[in-house]
Amino acid sequence: MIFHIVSIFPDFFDSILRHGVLGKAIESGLIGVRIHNLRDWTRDRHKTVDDRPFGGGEGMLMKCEPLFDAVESIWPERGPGKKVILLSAQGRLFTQAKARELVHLEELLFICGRYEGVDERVAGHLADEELSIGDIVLSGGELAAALIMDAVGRLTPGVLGNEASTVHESFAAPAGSGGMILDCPQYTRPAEFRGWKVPEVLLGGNHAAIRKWRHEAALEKTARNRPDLIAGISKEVVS
Ligand code: 9D3
Repeated sequence: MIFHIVSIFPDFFDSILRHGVLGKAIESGLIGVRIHNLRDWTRDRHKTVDDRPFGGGEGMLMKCEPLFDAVESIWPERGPGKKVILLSAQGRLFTQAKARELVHLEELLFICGRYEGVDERVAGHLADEELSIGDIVLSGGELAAALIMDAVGRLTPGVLGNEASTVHESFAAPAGSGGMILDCPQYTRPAEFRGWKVPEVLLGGNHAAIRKWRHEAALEKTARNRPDLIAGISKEVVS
């Protein structure tokens, strides 16, 4: 997978790309990342990327010309293995299902919006998809691009040592459930910390009892923290 990022803050990505799973994947060549400075495609001496909205209103919008020039020079040819994604608060919701869909592509190009938004012709005629990372107001698309690269990057074959670990986790729905359940609570040493004891069952070797406790604890935690997820779980898994 090769990720391209078009941004007016190319330096933003320096540290996140050097650390953790993504950093290792880049080092080993499993993932490529190319950061592009949008201002490289401006033609005026002020390197203007924004302008005032038609019809009036607060703030500035990102202009079409530098964004179209950037994408068309990075990718002179578009194809089915390449997708341009506009990151904006008005996009469709990015989910784990979308991450699993995007990982099959060869290259992704993220357009990071800034200011009050982006001229709508970018969503309509340049981007293949417009994505949001949730009902949170960010100040631009850079954090969203980093989040999506992390989610898609770690699904890329070979990136995690253990391929199986990408399926047995929160948001990888149990088979046939039609819903999702959070990870169960977990503990490590010491068995007692400041008077708080690790559940007794986990200290013994009764693996059937441990499995049962984990399932119930996961359901309880899901109900408490994410009641919206419980609504999507079928009877067979809950009981
Ligand atoms: C007048 C309302 N505007 C500011 C409160 C709307 C607005 C404009 C620009 C809100 C956010 C942004 C910048 N956000 C993004 O570029 C963005 C984003 C987000 O804000 N939330 C979730 N996902 C994303 S992806 C890109």
